[in-house]
Amino acid sequence: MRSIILLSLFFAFACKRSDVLPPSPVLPVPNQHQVEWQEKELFAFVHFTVNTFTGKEWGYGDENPDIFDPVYFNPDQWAKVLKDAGFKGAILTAKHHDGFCLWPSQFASHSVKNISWMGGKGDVVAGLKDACAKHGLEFGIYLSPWDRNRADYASSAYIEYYKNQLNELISSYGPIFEIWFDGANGGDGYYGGAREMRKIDDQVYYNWPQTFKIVRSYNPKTIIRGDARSASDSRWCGNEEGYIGETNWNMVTPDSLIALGKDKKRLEVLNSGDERGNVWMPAEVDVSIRPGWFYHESEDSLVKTPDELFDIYLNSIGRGSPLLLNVAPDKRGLIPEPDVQSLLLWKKKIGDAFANNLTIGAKVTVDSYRGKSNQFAAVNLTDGNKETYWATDDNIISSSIELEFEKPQQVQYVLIQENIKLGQRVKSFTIEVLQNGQWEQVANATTIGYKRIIRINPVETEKVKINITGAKACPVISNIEIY
Ligand code: FUL
Repeated sequence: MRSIILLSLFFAFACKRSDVLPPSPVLPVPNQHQVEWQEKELFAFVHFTVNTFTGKEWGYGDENPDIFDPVYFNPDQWAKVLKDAGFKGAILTAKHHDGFCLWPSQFASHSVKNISWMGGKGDVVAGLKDACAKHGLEFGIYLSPWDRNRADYASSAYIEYYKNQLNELISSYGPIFEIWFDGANGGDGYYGGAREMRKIDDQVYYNWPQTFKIVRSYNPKTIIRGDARSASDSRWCGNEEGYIGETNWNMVTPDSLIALGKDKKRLEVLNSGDERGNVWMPAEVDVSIRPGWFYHESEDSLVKTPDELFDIYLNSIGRGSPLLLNVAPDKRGLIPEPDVQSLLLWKKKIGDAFANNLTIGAKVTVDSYRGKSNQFAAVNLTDGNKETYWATDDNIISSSIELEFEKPQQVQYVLIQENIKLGQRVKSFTIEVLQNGQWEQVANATTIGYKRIIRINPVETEKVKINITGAKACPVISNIEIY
């Protein structure tokens, strides 16, 4: 009898525990495509056009297209290098501001089809798309809205042309994982010989919501990196130097950005996001491996070193934003050797730094967990399963996670991930390590988001403690790694 009572008590208890509801999402939350994109972390930008041959960064639009002559053009080499260096996709400048089209567009004469290179049969877009497919990379497109070549730029005829090109590219070279609508717009240019200054109101002229519809009609999964005022899927990070804010919210409020106009506060908001933002729009960190976006021989000695790239990695992916690192094929049509070297050594550096995850086999304890349900217990933090997570009760924000190793270990990096499907929550946290029996604070940081990697001065310790000190709602943490 006694055992029956005990058994039913046990079942009642077990049932109650599994009845605990997960935390409600904190809005806004990402859509599934944004989550998958953010999880891929590393993409390559590929800037290549007539500028590669003129030494310019912004072609004026009057370039003789015949200068485009990459005799050893080999997109297979580009894709192989990128794959070997850990990239998940590549975005090509199908057309930059100079207006030269790297594919044989039926709507343009200023394109690869009318030059001597490959007898007018060359197609850079197809070349890279096929090479990406071969090497298991996704393919994306940059199509400059600004066109300094076209006589009709700034009139409605150009918008027609631009949309035709967009349709043509997506239908012929899709599926596209990401499309890049650049913010650089209007200014002086060749414009079919007019050689003048043309200014447009980009918000009105391009009618972004309508342009975005074209992209979505082909593939709702395509990530639109566009103007943050126009409900894109991803925003510019506010600089081209390779860092996102130490505080990095994935949300913004497009209306507040419109209100800011050209105020420099806009760049700060793009860089840090907005804790109270009403749209999920993660930043993407775009930066070049060289000072310029295009290849210039004079910059051969200025390729970023593996160490510099590693800092960029920590300041982008390590702050929860995908990194879009630019490589620039040279005049031969190959990614230059110094760049290849640097990329591969960088990949190795990342691999070495994050080789031995000390949380595997470590004892993990928390001061509380949601409804005392196993579904939200500490073990979920280190189980290597991104779908499981630790969470606290709704009224508990301040909370601690302690990790204990079997023996003292050298610690330099602490990696933490929120389950962003339930919204970004954590506003502040600290990290402590046990030193001579005393807890010593080694980091005091703000947001976590999809991923946060904190680098500390290497220290030997057997225990690490993470204290969540501020959050929008109960913390929901899916993963902790220590290296
Ligand atoms: C900028 C452009 O003006 C640069 O040339 C480059 O393409 C960069 C990625 O975006 O706005």
